[in-house]
Amino acid sequence: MANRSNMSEQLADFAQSKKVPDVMTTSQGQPIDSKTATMTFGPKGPVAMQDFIYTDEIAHFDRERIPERVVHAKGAGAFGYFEVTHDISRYCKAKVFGGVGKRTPIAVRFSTVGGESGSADTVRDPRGFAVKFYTEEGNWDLVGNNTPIFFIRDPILFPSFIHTQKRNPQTHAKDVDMFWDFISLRPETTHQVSFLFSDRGIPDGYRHMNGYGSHTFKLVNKDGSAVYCKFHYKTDQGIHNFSVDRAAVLAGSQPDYGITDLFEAIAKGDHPSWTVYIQVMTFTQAENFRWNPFDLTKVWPHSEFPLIPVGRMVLNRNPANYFAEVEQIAFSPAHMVPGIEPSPDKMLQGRLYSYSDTHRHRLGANYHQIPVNCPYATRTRNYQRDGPMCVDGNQGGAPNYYPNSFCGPLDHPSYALSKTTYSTADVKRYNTADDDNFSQVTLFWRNVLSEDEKRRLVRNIAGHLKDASEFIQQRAVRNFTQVDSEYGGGIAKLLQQYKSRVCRLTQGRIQGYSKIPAVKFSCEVQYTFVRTLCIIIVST
Ligand code: HDE
Repeated sequence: MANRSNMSEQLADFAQSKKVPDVMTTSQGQPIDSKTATMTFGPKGPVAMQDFIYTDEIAHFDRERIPERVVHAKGAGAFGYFEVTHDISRYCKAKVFGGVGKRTPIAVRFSTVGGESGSADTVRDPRGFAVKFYTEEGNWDLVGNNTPIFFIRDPILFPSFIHTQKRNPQTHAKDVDMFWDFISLRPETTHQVSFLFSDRGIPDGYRHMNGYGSHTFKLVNKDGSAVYCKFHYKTDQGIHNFSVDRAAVLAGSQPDYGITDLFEAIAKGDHPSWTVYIQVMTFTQAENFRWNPFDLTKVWPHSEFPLIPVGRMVLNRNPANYFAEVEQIAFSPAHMVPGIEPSPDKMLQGRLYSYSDTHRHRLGANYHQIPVNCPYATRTRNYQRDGPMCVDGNQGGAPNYYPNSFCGPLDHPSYALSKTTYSTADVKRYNTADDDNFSQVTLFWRNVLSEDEKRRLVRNIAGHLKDASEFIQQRAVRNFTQVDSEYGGGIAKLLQQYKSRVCRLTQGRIQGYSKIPAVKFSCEVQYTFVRTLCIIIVST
């Protein structure tokens, strides 16, 4: 039918490919005589306990939902390949980079962070950018975001930070005070908050944004020499972002915009791609660098650490089943392969534990046996056995203890991690709150943003911050002022204007608008109208 998207035709396509329906069965494969009537004592019931067709169906239905991801719950997935275009073997021995032209299958999941699994795609939020490389040395996951930096630099703050993005425990509503209270009390968030409230805070779908491994990693070559490294994916589709107003309309009318846009592009053969780069820093440079190179709130300037091209990532297959391949996919920064190692970055170290832990809770101890998580380009051979949902043959008759004399799999010293320069130090809690929180944000404000972008950034922050308590607003403004007095001053001025306008409006000047026939408009149109009105009022 004309004007129907590929997504809308999915069921028709299935029917077309099937032609003749199969015989319906229970979960045990027994044929079913009727799926439209329970077995009852007489036409009015009650239902017979012997109706296995009913209990089989309901018991499974009762268990359909698994816990959603505590963060990054709403997402879109796709599959494709990574192709090496430039040789980086002088830095890294990982086979995934082994030779120009080499292709490795990949799975990708893009996501928003704070919202639930049913939330809108066009919200202001970082976007998750997680890639699983199915290499012959095991799976390598690069679990990044669309930003090269993050809000905090110590992982112990992460649960609190996330709570401030979620719902107030009493009201179950999002709470502006929670968000800005935390943000203003932890000034290291200023860099990422400035990125988040800039134009790039609301990307147009998932195809038009860059991705970043964000952390500093370590690359090791075949001689055992190591360098520090950062990973970048630059979109070949170009960066496109949504205006605040367009995003708000789409959040109401097309909440699945990001999922749909990606699916449709791939379905019609318009395969999105990204060019992959690394930045490299030697150990000596790291020791002398003017910023802590392992601080996730900071970037490595491209002028000093230029982007080195590595390859290309292409997405050319949609999931055959969302739950099986996207909801159940399990990424972890701890899934590394020989040649790619963690750096001392505290945030990375904090993540190495968390992901597999959440997978064991969300998917079970044998989550690695779920096909999309299986390291299918190699084989899993070890001494782990049993556990819930063990479905892969449980390694047959091989010995389940080590060492053994019966040809069980062997470990090998050649896979030891490379030597690190950081060997001894006092073990204690080092408070990083007063590390340099502002100097890179000042560079961002002064050297990266145009005058228009600055204006929009200030307006976006003030438009959100205006609903927080006044003492929190003042603390936040003090932080932005430390970046640049023009930045903090601009926000303060808008907040003041909001305050005086709201006072006047609440004193009755909006009475004339009470004649608006609100019931005739959808909430979304009403919202856009009131918002536009506020912007006009504030900018006059
Ligand atoms: Fe995550 N994060 N995170 N995160 N994260 C999760 O793992 C966590 C952080 C990121 O599409 C969870 O499987 C901690 C930075 C992505 O499946 C959880 C810390 C970056 C995804 C978790 C961070 C990310 C997650 C929830 C601070 C970018 C979605 C479900 C120490 C560099 C992956 C899950 C997907 C998901 C923990 C910070 C990216 C709870 C403890 C920084 C893209 O384990």
